[in-house]
Amino acid sequence: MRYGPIPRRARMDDMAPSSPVTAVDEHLIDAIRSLTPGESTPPADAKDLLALFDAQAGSRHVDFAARDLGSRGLGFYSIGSAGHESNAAVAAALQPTDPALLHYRSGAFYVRRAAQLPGTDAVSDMLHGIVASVDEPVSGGRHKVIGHGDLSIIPQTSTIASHLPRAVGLAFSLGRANQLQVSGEWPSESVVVCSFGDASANHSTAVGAINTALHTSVQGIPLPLLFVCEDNAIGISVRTPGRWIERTYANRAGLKYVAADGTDAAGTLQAAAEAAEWARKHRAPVFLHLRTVRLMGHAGSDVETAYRTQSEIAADLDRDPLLATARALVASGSYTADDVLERYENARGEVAKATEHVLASRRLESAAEVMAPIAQHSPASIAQRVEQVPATSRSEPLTVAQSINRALADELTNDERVLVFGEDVARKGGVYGVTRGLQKEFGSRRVFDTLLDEQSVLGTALGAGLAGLLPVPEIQYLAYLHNAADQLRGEASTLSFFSNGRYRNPMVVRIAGYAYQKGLGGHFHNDNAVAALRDLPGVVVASPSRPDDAAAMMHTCLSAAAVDGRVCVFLEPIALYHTRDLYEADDGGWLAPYPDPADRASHVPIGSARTYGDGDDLTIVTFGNGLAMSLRAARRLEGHGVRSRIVDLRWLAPLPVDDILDAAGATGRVLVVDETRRSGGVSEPVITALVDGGFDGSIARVASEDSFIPLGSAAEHVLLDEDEIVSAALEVASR
Ligand SMILES: Cc1ncc(C[n+]2csc(CCOP(=O)(O)OP(=O)(O)O)c2C)c(N)n1
Ligand SMILES: [Mg+2]
Repeated sequence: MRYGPIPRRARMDDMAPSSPVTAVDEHLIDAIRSLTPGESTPPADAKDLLALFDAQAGSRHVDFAARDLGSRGLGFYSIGSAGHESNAAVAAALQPTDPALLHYRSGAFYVRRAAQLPGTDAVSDMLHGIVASVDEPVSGGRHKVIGHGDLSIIPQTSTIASHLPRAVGLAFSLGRANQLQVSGEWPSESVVVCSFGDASANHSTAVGAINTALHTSVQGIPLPLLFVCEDNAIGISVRTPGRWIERTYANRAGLKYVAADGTDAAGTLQAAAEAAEWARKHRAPVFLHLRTVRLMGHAGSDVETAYRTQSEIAADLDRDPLLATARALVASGSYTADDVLERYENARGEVAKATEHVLASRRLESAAEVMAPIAQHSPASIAQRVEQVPATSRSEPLTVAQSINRALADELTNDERVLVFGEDVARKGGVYGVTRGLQKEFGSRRVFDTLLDEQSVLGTALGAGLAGLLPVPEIQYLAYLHNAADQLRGEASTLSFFSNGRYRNPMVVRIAGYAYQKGLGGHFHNDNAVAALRDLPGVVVASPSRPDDAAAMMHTCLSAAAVDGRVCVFLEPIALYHTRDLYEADDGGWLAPYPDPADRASHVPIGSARTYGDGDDLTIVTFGNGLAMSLRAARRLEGHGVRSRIVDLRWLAPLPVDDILDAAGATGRVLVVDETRRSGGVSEPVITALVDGGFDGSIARVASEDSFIPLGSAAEHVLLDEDEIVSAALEVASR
């Protein structure tokens, strides 16, 4: 095919003449047409350049189509890749099996990688994403992501940099799984690639993740990770200071730095290949600084002229990476400008054809269909796996801390995939000794200290789960979860949703929490804020109170992680870790023998409560420290002639709703005893469950104040205590 004047307006008749799409499209066509052939030696293999150009053109036309679909109300996502298509060179430098966690401008990377796997149709995939069709290959219409199970692209949404801790964790875990001879999804020589923008590079998550990679790598631990910073010198409307990325990352200890400019196609191919090869060979982190431009603004809704001058915007058109590749192709002498234009127009035609097909595809049709991948639950298989965990022989009564320690030891023995890690967990055995002795027994590959960064602790778990391991990370105190909560909220809990179950990150996150440290430590060691954990669809929140439940529930959680890929949070009550007595000194009332997992009767299914007593006057619903306080209060209530039964929730998510309703119905009067805050605490959903379940008896609650916990005896003023429980119970019982 040969081109005469191109009827551009006709092609883009739905776009205003001055629309960003038209400007980019026309400039590129004009510039390619005026390229003059060279007879020089090809600057790179012409075949590689051609593959690069085809990927870039496919991605570019998908971006055009996204704008068009958006303007017609048929597409729902318009952040594009235009100007960043040089990232196709990164895909070309890697194997299609190298796990990739990508920036949202990675359309060309995606098309280039898909070209390495026959049978994939990258253009249709991306269009399916834009229109939220169920045929989108990884999210199934739940989000516009860049991802594909067969292409080892783990889908990301758009919380900038939040994927970097996982990428570091995955690079670490590939090596660790290899050392432990645990086989996973990816070949042992894989390199992980993660990309992000220049503004994103400033996010504490990115800074922390890069720091963790270096901190790990300088210790000689394998960490084959390619960081790609796609530097278009701007983040939405805010400019990045001149040479900031280079000045920040070109000279970091332990970080190999490679620079490339997307306006030099051959140079970019070469730099990407060098960077990828280095990471693969040295099993160490590399930083590829890829200079790009951003064409057509930040997203479809962005009016770029509000913060950039027309001449700045126009100048970027000359730096279009498609033009750069076209220039190299024509300079090679193997292709003419018309050849290149023909390929560009073919891509347009392909996208147009695919768009029609995609528009006819199905969308998600019900809440059940949307939610199907959120919480896989196989209770029978979970119970079966628990039964297989061998119990070591000691049978003396244990504390909560000892019981968790023993459960972890048995899990480490039972399943070679289990890893235990966190701040101070290994040599010291944790602040409270819960993991004491485990490193000695199972070695430093299975039980290890992390650096001091909760985002990295959770990122390691996120990557480990993907690599086929079963991580048990520890967060030292509940208060310290909160600065890393996005790793649970935005990453762990969403992965199966955004990948339609294709990827999962099984884990059991142990968190020492709750108050009642007798005034010690103040707020940060007495945190009782659980709301941020309870509203995560699919995340299991275990809250064991007694030693026997703690062990059994640890086995349940690890089994749910192993069998169903569940994300479990295991909230451990610090004040009860070493408690031995319940009613009086030396009664040993808070000790319990270790439950043998092989005994089916000891299994604690997810969402099942435990009830103490069978009094008919009052039902107390509680958990955590509240259980010990309520058991003591119940004894005092007997002195007043009030006979109660106490429900220990054991699971804060999902709540044991049936058990709550059964126990409430048995007495007709309920007191919820909630050691967490009155607002956003646990009593709110318990009472809601009673109301929703049709309970029509009396309901009351006692809870801690909406306060932070102060130091010393002042803590007692804001925390719920036994006297309050007794008086509230007497009041409810008298109704
Ligand atoms: C944690 C977070 N904060 C804010 C945003 C909103 N946001 C989306 S993209 C963006 C700018 C990112 O710029 P850069 O990293 O340079 O990538 P570019 O879009 O330029 O490729 C911002 C602030 C976000 N997605 N995530
Ligand atoms: Mg940017």
